[in-house]
Amino acid sequence: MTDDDEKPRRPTGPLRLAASALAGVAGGFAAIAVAELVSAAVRPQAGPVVAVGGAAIDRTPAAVKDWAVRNFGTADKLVLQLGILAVLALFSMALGMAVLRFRRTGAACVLVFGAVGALAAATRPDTGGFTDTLPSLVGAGTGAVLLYVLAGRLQRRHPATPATAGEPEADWDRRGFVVLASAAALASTGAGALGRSLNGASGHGAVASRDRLVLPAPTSPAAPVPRGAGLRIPGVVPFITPNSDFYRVDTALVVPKVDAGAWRLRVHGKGVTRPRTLSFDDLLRRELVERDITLTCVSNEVGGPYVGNARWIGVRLADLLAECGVRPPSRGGPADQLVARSVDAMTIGSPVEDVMDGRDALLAVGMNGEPLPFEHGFPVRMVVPGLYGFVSACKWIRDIELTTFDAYDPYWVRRGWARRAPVRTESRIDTPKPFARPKAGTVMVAGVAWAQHRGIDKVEVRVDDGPWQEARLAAEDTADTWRQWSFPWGATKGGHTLTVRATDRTGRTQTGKRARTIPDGAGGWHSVVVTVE
Ligand SMILES: Nc1nc2c(c(=O)[nH]1)N[C@H]1C(S)=C(S)[C@@H](COP(=O)(O)O)O[C@H]1N2
Ligand SMILES: [Mo]
Repeated sequence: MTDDDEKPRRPTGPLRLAASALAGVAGGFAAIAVAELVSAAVRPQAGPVVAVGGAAIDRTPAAVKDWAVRNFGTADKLVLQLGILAVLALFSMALGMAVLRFRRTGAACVLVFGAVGALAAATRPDTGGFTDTLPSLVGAGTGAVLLYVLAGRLQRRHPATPATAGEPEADWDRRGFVVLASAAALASTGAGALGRSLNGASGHGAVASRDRLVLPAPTSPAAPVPRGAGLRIPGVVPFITPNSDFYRVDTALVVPKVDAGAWRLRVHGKGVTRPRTLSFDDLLRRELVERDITLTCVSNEVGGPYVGNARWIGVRLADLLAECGVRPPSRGGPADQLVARSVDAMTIGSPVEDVMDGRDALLAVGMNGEPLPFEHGFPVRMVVPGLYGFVSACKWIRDIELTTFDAYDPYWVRRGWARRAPVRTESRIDTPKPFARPKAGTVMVAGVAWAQHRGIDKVEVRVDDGPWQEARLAAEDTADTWRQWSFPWGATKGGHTLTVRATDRTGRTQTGKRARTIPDGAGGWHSVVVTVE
């Protein structure tokens, strides 16, 4: 359909073509900006970029997601959203150029993008329902109208106005276009910025509930970290990872802000003879324990950074489950899988046997002396020593269902990861860094090793193809924490490869067999190449 036939056809000047592309971008920008503003009135998760991004994350093949986590780390989310915006910008330009010929149809196409955003928002697993479609719909409507109006300024005048004062006047309303486009860009910027700041300030009830929170002293405090557990060797990570440096891996494009006062945890399912719903105060009234536990992500490559050690405060999950009537399979319980659900609809499945075998599986409320940071699961998350995060560490938890591994596959399992995933014994060289150029003489090689809930008994270092030599182990905090190690190396000039391996308390030594992170964790030895000068 040609809305506005140009008779006779004249070639489109480059300026008019550029202006039309600009009109498209202005329409797209207005749509996104208005959507952002409307999402502040609905909920931040309802915005089209977040909704489409979330849908993309859920549909991304495990290998690609794992690649993204490994290469962009926590910035993977930013990269994804910038990618979506870049794609939108390209389509907007194309639509802008299309309105030169197809004014109504081109502008109406903006609505198709709105529909995609609305559909994504309405079908997110944590969707707020119909209202979640409003940001996309209102935004797209605004963008479509703007594009249509801007296209009007690009229309050819019939006949072309004669040139005045020697300057050939354009055959379209340049001045009108510039004024309108600038005004729209300004208004969009204002709407977008307002929406952003309102979204940023959203959840103030949750923020206030966290600010107000004073965690009771634990009835079972952790023993002080033994002296010497943290080597003060430059380049080696601190023994306790500060919250601000703690790795973050999750699928949430907008960090959920949950008001502790309104938070509830439901415990139900197979073999739960006394189902319960607990409030945050119910949790705080229970016995609180404090434990040092090292958390690891299954996407951590050999030598990678997705491992951190914190001092957690929480309630013992096994006690709570027992009160609800849950028995582990070894004592005849019918459920072998505990599925934790979060407010953002993540599902994480852990073996009931592991959670109830006496280890310090926690419903954690505190991390390193403060309430959980929002990024790490405020108000409550799970932490289970010895299991990778994707099978244990549900953040923003709201529901615990007892079921079986046969009956239910949680989020990551549906995407190709293992049903059961105990943490592999691992070791990492923190110093020297790869391609460092240390001076000949004694060079301190040092790092960390972990085999949560088994403990580290030995770390060995190999120089080039030489023999394995035992490293010095730093003091052990607990079997649930990582352990630092050091090895004074008599470095000789030239290029060298340093390799490390650990042995856990079950006597198993890390093998050099490489394994990818999918499905149950990377395997192989970490090595670092240096040039001694
Ligand atoms: N709600 C929710 N909980 C989650 C995840 C998630 O995507 N959503 N990711 C899990 C994974 S894969 C890991 S490794 C840990 C990471 O916890 P952290 O971000 O506090 O380090 O959280 C786990 N809990
Ligand atoms: Mo993870």
